[in-house]
Amino acid sequence: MAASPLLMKTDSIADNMPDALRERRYLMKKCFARYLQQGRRLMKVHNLMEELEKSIDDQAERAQVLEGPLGYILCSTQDAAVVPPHVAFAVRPNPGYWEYVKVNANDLTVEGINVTEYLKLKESIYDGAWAEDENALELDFGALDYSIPHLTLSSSIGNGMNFTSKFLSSRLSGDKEAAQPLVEHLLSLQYQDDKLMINETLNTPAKLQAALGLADVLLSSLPPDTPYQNFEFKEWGFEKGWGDTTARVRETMRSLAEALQAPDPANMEKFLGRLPTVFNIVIFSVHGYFGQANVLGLPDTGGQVVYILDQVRAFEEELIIRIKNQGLNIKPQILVVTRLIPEAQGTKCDQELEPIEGTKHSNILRIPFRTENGILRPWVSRFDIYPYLERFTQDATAKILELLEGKPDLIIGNYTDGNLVASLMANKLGVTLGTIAHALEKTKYEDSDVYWQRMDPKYHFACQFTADIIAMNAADFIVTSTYQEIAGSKDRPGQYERHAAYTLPGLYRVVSGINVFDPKFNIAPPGADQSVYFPFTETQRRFTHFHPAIQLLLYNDVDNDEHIGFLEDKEKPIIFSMARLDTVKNITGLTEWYGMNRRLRGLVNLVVVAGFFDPSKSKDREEIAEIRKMHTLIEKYQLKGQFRWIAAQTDKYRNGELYRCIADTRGAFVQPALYEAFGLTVIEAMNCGLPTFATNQGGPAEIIVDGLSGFHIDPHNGNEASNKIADFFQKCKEDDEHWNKISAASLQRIYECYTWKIYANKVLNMGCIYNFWKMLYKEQKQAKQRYIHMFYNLEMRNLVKTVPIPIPEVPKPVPKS
Ligand code: UDP
Ligand code: LCN
Repeated sequence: MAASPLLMKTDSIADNMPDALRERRYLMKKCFARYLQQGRRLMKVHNLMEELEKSIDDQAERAQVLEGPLGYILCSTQDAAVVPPHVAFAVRPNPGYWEYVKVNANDLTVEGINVTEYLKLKESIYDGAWAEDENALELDFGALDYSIPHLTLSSSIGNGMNFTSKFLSSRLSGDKEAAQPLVEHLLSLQYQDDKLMINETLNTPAKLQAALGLADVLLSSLPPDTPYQNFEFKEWGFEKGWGDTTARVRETMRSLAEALQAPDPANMEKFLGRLPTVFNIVIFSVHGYFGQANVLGLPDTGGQVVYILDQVRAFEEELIIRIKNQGLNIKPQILVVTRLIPEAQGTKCDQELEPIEGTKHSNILRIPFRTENGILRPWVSRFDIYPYLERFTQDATAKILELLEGKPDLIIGNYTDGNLVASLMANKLGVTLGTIAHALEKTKYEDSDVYWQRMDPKYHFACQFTADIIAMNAADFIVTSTYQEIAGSKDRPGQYERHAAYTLPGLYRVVSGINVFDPKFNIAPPGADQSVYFPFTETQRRFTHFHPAIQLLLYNDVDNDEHIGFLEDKEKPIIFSMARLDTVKNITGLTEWYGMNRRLRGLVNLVVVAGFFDPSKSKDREEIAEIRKMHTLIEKYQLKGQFRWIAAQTDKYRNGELYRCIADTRGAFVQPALYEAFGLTVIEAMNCGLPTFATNQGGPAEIIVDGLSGFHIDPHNGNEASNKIADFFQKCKEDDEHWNKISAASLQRIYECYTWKIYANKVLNMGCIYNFWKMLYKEQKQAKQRYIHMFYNLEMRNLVKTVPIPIPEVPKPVPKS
């Protein structure tokens, strides 16, 4: 375990390391000699610790070193570049904070180095000539952000809106003129050609404040529920948008008057959130099969689709309430824009416009991918999607402008491809841009940056990482589901944090990619549709008509297209998992843990919903490999009789009931992913009151409080994980209440933190606040946009040319008889 940083004389690693090394000089020389033994290489913390332990024979001494400052420095190291005679360390003492030092292994001298020097040393392991090229492309997005205020505390990361409101209030306070930007912002508000809130009559803070005073006097004489139309003050300079009744108009005006008099952050956030800024939203989710039925579980189609459809319903509901409260008669429109796939495999993905269920005014708009050979017909993997995106953006933009009869007020991107398209369109139209990653691929695959060349033919990571860094920098705000997504945890850097500095040797070096202290980052976790995922105890609401089908799905003894394997002892509780059959989801891992743990096999059955059984039915490379592995494991561990493998399920209502049926067996849900960005299945299961064991790698570590509202498992330690599950079921056998306690606590956790209502309110407020923020920092935004534009043109456009476009199959001539 790392020692307390209090042992150190200053916070700087470069200051502390020399003393720490000197104290154990003999041992450290031995240890550094070991580091150097294999020549140039990149070492991770476990490699460093292993060598350190091997260098110290005496156990007591080893413990002392590990608990001292040296142990602390090594434990906080993310990676170390060994370039004899030096070892350079990238140390991360706290989330978001990095320091780089170089140690000479011969004399143990320590030198603090900057990020460029560190990355160059790292590159020299993979591509020495390029590392030495003085003119290698180096990206420094931070250079354009120096005048924008940033957070400083690790604990505040992801709380950008709060910080922004504080900063806005201090920026707008002082003399009357300081509030002029707020007046300008109000003047800019309009819907189509109708001005909202104020007109040019009130073009200074002084005039506005005086008018607000007069209006308040007049309003106070009217009954609070008088509709707004009765007292329009157009000639005074006030337009529509203040409220639907006297009471609400007065409240909004008071809130502004207070902001003009002495701005405070809470009032600022409330006031900006009330402004009629957002009516029409465009949401991009380009890849995969984006549909409302028969698509879930298909390759590349998972939680992102669920998230967006639920998000749209929550947005529309919230917008309708807000617009009514603003006293306006406007229909909000939300368009989810995705790819039209002519070969739609029985889904509606070949349909251009599809209304979204559960909404009044929201639609899915599908635009085909066009190439020189015409429209691309088959599905393409998200890894191969880049050559089509620019043209797709142009086609989509034209269609969106036509359907909305103007520009949207907010554009939201999803995942790399959607974010890139969203950033291109937002830049072109000058609209506020929010991005959502769901998952950043660079973090999923270890060292995928330095090995990009090796992985590129399969994954096209050069395109993906380039698109990601462009979109992150173009975004006005970034929505994340958890803190860890941004800045990770004490020991593990966040997904965004891993984009702060990295290198793609031979291509470009990013010395400042994204800063996790940027106030654009905001945490807004999603929920699960509570009309589908509700507690198993709510018997009146349960979808009992599915019970016969679910009974067969789980328990009949035949193998067919929908399931293979059977459960001999039908009385045992079931541990259940459901995910796409991706490597990272680790369904094969769970199957293997179960296979290897006799105790667990004695206590419970295992049921998994994942992918297909026949590899020839899949076009996805990873899925095919996982299918094969599953079959091998079933044979190897003789799982028949205790294990059921069910193919991907597409009916969310039946799935909701399936979770509840598993709860009826007093079973548990297990999410064993090697890494999970958020994990919607985790909150779906918890919403149904099903005790949940989920990976400690990623979002679930934050969703679940270990031991209280569920359990964390380490996907890299299957033995420990399967024993933890077995211990739980053992305990449940001895104490019937244990299961109920965990089930109740999971529900409580959900209701407190993970609902769509909380989400929609927060994200729409972001739309309002960052719209103003963007205007306030107009010059900086423009400069950054020029930099991004150049990078897009010179780099991204070339990279997409390396991704092959499938050649359309030409129908074979019919042989003459
Ligand atoms: N899902 C499904 N059928 C399947 C597999 C998954 O309906 O065969 C759903 C699951 O209920 C959840 C989503 O797909 O709503 C998966 O989301 P999650 O965040 O767990 O993972 P992702 O697939 O997005 O990585
Ligand atoms: C993508 C993922 O990989 C999941 O972890 C998320 O839950 C899902 O998107 C929705 O954000």
